[in-house]
Amino acid sequence: MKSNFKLARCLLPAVFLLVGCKKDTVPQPQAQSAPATTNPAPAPAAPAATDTTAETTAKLAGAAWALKQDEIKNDPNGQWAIQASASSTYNDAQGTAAWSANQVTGPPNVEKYADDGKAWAPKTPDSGIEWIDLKYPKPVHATEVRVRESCGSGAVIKVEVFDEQGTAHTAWAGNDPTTDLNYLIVKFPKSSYKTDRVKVTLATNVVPGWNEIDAVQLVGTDQ
Ligand SMILES: [Ca+2]
Repeated sequence: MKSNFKLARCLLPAVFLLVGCKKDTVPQPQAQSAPATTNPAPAPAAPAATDTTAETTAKLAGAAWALKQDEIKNDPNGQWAIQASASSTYNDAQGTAAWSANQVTGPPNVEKYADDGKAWAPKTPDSGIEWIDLKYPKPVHATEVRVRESCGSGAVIKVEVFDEQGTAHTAWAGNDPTTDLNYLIVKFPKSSYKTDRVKVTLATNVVPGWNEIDAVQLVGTDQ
C-alpha cells in the first residue's frame, strides 16, 4: 500500500515538476492590490502593515544565493519553529510523517526545488486556501518572517504574527514574488508586542501543482 502511495506521489510530481514547480509564469490572484501597499500619506494612525515589504532570495544567483541561504540559516536573531499545525496535509500525514506539518519545524532541509517529504504539503494541490500555524521557542519583538518555499513557490498570500493575547496581526498580505527554491522575506516595523507564533496562508490555486513549505524562520529581538 505504502509503495503505491509513493509511486503515485512520485509520478505525479514528475508531471508537476514541469507543470507546477517549474512554472515560470505565475498567474496572480485578483483583488491583490494588497492593502499593505496603499500609502495613506500623512495618516498618523496608519496600520503597522503600511511599511511592510516582501522580497525573495529568488533574485540572487550562484554564490550570492548560497551565501544568503547560509546567512539566514545562521542568523542569531532567527528562530526555527518547534511546533506546527496545518489546515490539511498530504495523505493526512500526522506526527513527523513525510509532508506533515512537522516537516516545517527546524531549519531548512530541502535541497532541491521539487516535491519532497521533508516539506509540508497540503492535502490537495490546487483547492485554494491552506495554512500552517507555527510556534517558536522564544517570544520576540519581531521584524521579519522568512518562508522557505520548496515546490510550487509563489502561492503565499498572507503572513500573520500573534501577540501575547493571541490576537493575529497581519504582517503582510499580497503577491508572493517567490520562484523556485527560495525564501519569501517579509519585513515589517518591529512589533510593539512579543510574538512566538506565525501563521502562513497560501492560495494553492494561484500556482498549479503541489505547493510546499520547507521551513519558516521568525526574526526578532528581546528588546
Ligand atoms: Ca523541512
